[in-house]
Order: sequence, then C-alpha cells, then structure tokens
Amino acid sequence: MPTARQIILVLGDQLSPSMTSLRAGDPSKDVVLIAEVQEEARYVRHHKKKIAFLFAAMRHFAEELRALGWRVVYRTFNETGSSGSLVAEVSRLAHETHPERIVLTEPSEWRLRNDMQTWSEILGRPVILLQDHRFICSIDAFGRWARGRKRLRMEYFYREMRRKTGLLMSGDKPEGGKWNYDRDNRKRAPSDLLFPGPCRVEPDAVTRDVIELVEDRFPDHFGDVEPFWFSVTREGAEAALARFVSDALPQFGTYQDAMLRGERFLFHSVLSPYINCGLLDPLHVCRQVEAAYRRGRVPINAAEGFIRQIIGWREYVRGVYWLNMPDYRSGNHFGHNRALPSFYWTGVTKMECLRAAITQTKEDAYAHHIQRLMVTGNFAPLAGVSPQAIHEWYLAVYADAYEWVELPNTLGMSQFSDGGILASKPYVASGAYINRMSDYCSGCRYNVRSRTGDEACPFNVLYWDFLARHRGKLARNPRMAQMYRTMDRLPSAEISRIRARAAELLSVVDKL
Ligand code: FAD
Ligand code: DLZ
Ligand code: SF4
Repeated sequence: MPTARQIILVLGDQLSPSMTSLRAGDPSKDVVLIAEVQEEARYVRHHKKKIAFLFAAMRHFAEELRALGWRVVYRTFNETGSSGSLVAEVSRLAHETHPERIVLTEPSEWRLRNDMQTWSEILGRPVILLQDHRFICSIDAFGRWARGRKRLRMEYFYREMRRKTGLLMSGDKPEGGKWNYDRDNRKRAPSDLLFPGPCRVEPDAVTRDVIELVEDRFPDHFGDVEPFWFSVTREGAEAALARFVSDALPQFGTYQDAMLRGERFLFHSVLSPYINCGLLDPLHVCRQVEAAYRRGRVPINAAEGFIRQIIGWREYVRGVYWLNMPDYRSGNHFGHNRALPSFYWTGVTKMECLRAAITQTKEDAYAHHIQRLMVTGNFAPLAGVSPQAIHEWYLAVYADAYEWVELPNTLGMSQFSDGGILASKPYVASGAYINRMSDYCSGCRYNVRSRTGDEACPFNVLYWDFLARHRGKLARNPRMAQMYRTMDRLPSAEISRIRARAAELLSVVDKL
C-alpha cells in the first residue's frame, strides 16, 4: 500500500465531509480510515437497527469520500474480526502506510476520548484531536458560560445561542417578541389528524448486505432490523429534512407533547439519527426551519419550539455532559438500585403506555421525546430502578443514542440522578399526565382514575409512593411544592393503602 502523510480516522458518528479532520487533510497525501469494529459495536448491546443504520451510513459515506477524491480504507466487520478495535485498525494501517501522525475530530463520548490518551504511545506517533465544529458551543465555551453560575438553566443558555447564531432574531430582540412559545405547545392530538410520518427508504444492495451481517453477527442484540427504512446517505437525509419541513413542521409545536396509540411519529422530525451521525448539520437544519418561517409556511411556535430543541437542549446537554464527566455517570441522587424490569426488553406488560412505547422502540429504534421522558423514563424512578441500568437501556435501544446526548437526558432530565445539575425538578408524573396527553389509557387493563386497589394504574400508585419515599430530598424544592400540597390533602389512611399497594406492585414488577 502507498505511504501516507497522515491517517485521518473518521468515526461512525462523524459522517460529514466538512469534519475538521477532513478539512485539515489533503486528499493527495492522506489516507482516510473508516472501520466497523467489535469494540464500538458491542460496548453496549446496541439495537440491531442502530448497528445496521450506522454501518450502512458508514459504507455509503466511504463512497461519498471516494467520489470527492479521497483515498479511503474501509474495514468491514468481517475483516476486523471478533476482537476488532479502532486502535488495532489504526495500527494495522500505520504499519502499511507509515504516516507521520494520526488525525481525527474529537470523539463525542468520554469513554473513547479517555481511551485515546494511550494511543500515541501504542501507535508510536502523535495523535491529533481537532475540535468538533458541528456544535455551536464548544466544550470550553460552555465551561466559561457555566462557571460562576449557581444553577445552570437551559433557557438562559438558549438565549445566548439565539444571539450567537442570529436564528429567529429581529435585531437584538427575539422574533415575535418572546424567546419561548412553549405555552402554545401542549395540545392533545385528535386521532383523525393526518400525520405525514418520516421518509421511508427501501434498502439498496449495500444496506441489504449490512442487514444480513447484523442478523448473522448480532442475533443476541435487542430489536428488529427489518423492516429497515432509515435513509443512509446525505441525499436521503436531506430528503427527510425537506419532507419534515414541508409536511410536519407546521404542526410540530402544537402537538409536540402528544402521544397516540396508532401513531408513532406524530409531527416529530425523526432527524436525530441523521443529525447525530453527521449526515445532517444541525445549524443547516435550523436555517431551513427558519427559512420556512420567514416564507410564512410555519408558525412561530413551531419554528421556535424546534430550533430550541437543537440549539438549546441539544447543545446544553452536551455542555453538561463534558462539564461533569466522568463522575456524572455514577450519579444516584435517590439511591435507587432495582434491576430494570424485564418488560423493557420484551414490551410484554399490561401497562398500555409502556407496551406501546417499548414495542415501537423494539421495531423502529425510535420513540419520541415525551414517550422517552414521561413513559419509559418516568416509570423507572417511580419504581426505584437503578439509573445506571436505565441509562444502559437508553444507550442501546435508540438509533440516535450516543452517550454525550443520552446520558444527560437520562440521568439528568429523566431520572434526576444528578440531584438537579441539569433540570430543576424530577420529571415524574402520575397516570393523569399520560391520560391527558395520550389515548393509551382507554385501551389499558389498569384504571387511570384509581390509585388504590388491584385495578389502579401503577403510575398512580408508584407516583404517590415516590413522593412519600423521597420527601426529605424533594419537599423543599419550590417546583415540587404543589405536588406535596396535593399529597397532604389525601387522608393518611389512603396514603397507607397506596404505599402498601406500591410494595405489592414492586414485589412483582416484572409481571405488571
Ligand atoms: P424532534 O422532536 O423532532 O426534535 C428535533 C430535534 O431536536 C431532534 O432531532 C434532536 O436533535 C433535538 N432534540 C430534541 N430534544 C432534545 C433533547 N432533550 N436533547 C438533545 N437533543 C434534543 N436524543 C438523542 O439524540 N439521542 C439520545 O440518545 C437521546 N436519549 C434520550 C433519553 C431520554 C431519557 C430522553 C428523555 C430524551 C432523549 N433524547 C435523546 C432527546 C430526544 O428525546 C430525542 O432527541 C428526540 O426524541 C429525537 O426524535 P426526533 O428527531 O423526532 O426529535
Ligand atoms: C455506535 C457505533 C457502532 C455501533 N459501531 C461503530 C463502528 O464500528 N465504528 C465506528 O467508528 N463507530 C461506531 N459507532 C459510533 C462510535 O461508537 C462513536 O463514534 C463513538 O462512540 C464516539 O465517541
Ligand atoms: Fe399507562 Fe396507567 Fe394509562 Fe395504563 S392506565 S396506559 S398504565 S398511565
């Protein structure tokens, strides 16, 4: 193999020709390495569809780079073998091409970045990490923003990102006069609305090969690989974006928190897998959304709500992650240690909301935010599940899951295991919330209006039990005051009955 000045390693979630690593390179002198390896594919038992999506996208990206004139060495999973690792693949290629150095854009996850500290020594060459410019706020800039603040709050960070990007700004004022239009975004969805659904793409020959590989080599992983419908090219991801902007975005805000039994996607974009792996640039996505608003195609509550998710929440959770790792991962504010109920892996439960969310997760490697937060997420702290156990589940089961974004959403937002670094209160709720925002309860074997007795909705029973169990840690939180006031109006005999029922439920939690 001809020598190379440098090896540019491109990771599976860096599939963009404008990565800093590629911009710093020279196609006539450097070689690009992309590798499917056991170590990355098995550090958690990723959903089969997630692996197929990423391997197919990586293979198509190699072709895209070749068409741009790059020399690309692509190692398939069968070539890298059962002990394959990224560093072993870099080392193999370095022996063949004798590069002066290895260059890559910084990995998105702490695990891999930490591992890379030993790489220079192993490889006998400098390993240069470049900043990831896909994010609007660098890790250092977030650190500067956070320093000296008593509490971090997404809303203030988001305003800075609006000013920095100019998105939905009118001079130095927010477009329409308000920074946040969330008040307009809490509607329950009628089931006769027409939902466009995401783009569905037939797998081509490259993707078919990958699907076969995944069926063959990952039979023990969670989830269904087929039907496979994700786009796996930049062109396909752009088509998905265009369709979202024209067909779903106008209603995105209004029904953002709604859930329906027969409808998995509602008006959500289903763009996170593409954004997180590099097929779509987050700022480009936001600019398309803003343009649709400026052309009068989309109301402000939809455009603002969507842009906030990306330049607000997405950037904010990444900042919190890097500011607090590695300790963040072991947070357990409530001291929860129950194993994850087995129905998280099967979807077999009488609780209709959980059955629906987990079944669609198994089939599509996707659930929307409110399903993740208020159904599968909500149940875990109510039942006292170990935050690390539920974190591993979330990291494995979604096509968009990488630790930098999943961990703060799970441990911080959903489980409150960080004690309030990311969010100001735990997102826990009784069945009443799920009933208000969905049609799940009408098809459920439990009764959402009861909190005691055999038929009582487990979310109700466990919600009051959770509040009682953690009163010492939560009662002084002003945002929990209303919940405790409501609880204190319940007769004490009722609380005792609820708590006794909670103990019964938790003793058979796998069978609920
Ligand atoms: P839309 O509802 O259409 O939102 C648009 C975009 O905004 C998303 O594509 C995403 O890029 C961004 N976004 C929205 N909310 C968030 C958020 N809270 N944090 C970061 N970005 C956000 N998101 C992931 O990308 N990967 C994960 O592994 C992940 N794990 C989560 C775990 C839990 C427990 C919770 C509560 C949320 C998690 N999220 C995660 C955030 C959010 O649920 C998903 O980004 C969203 O559901 C993706 O679907 P969508 O593209 O249809 O989103
Ligand atoms: C998620 C994933 C999977 C399943 N497989 C690979 C792989 O074989 N090769 C690779 O380069 N990347 C993969 N990835 C994405 C990486 O896990 C991701 O780039 C790192 O976690 C970022 O730190
Ligand atoms: Fe879920 Fe309770 Fe409603 Fe059943 S009754 S769907 S368990 S919230």
